[in-house]
Amino acid sequence: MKLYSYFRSSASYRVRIALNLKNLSYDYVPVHLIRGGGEQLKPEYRRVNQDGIVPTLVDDAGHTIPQSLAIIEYLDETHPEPPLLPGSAADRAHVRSIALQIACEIHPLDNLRVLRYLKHTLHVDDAAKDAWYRHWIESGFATLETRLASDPRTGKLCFGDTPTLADLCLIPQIFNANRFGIDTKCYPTLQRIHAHAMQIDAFVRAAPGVQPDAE
Ligand SMILES: N[C@@H](CCC(=O)N[C@@H](CS)C(=O)NCC(=O)O)C(=O)O
Repeated sequence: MKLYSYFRSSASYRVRIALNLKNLSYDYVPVHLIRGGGEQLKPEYRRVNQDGIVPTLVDDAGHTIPQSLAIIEYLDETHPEPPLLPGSAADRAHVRSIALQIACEIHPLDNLRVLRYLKHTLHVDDAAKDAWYRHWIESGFATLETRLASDPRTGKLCFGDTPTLADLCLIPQIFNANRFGIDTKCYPTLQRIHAHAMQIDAFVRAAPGVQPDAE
């Protein structure tokens, strides 16, 4: 399998964790999101992913799959152990809804192309752009903290004590928050889950700092 990835891309980070948990080896194909205006926008990569975003998985059978959550569910269906979604429909909906709260309500608002549009098209200054970035993480994390702190299904991780799709989305989003100096002390449940996840080898090996293209 081939994974088109960028070390700091949190959507790629989600997939790297899934591949590691399932013990699947893959070739890492780096796509530099900044250099030369962004390799993701070049025709060579657009042939693989028309949206010009990472990650993209190309599996051994030649299937090309964009979108991290679609990739993770595909891997979960084709390599069921260990499962990344719980056994009951209600619990699966719960885990997916946490994942989507991060992947749809927080992450896209702070995507590179959105930040570039704010800066270069709307001419928002750096302070306002940073405030925008923090706002969507902080407001999203506040909701998530309340939700996870009050749900009896929350364990050492988002759902019980074993990794699920929800943790695969949360941990990379916390990495982004830390990178931008957002104080995660206000979200003790998220912080506790992060500390536990970072003791799990699959999460450690997926971290941005240890990828082949890390800078
Ligand atoms: N919904 C997509 C989001 C992918 C995405 O936003 N990728 C970012 C990096 S985390 C990207 O490639 N950005 C490039 C750009 O904005 O130009 C997924 O889950 O795969």
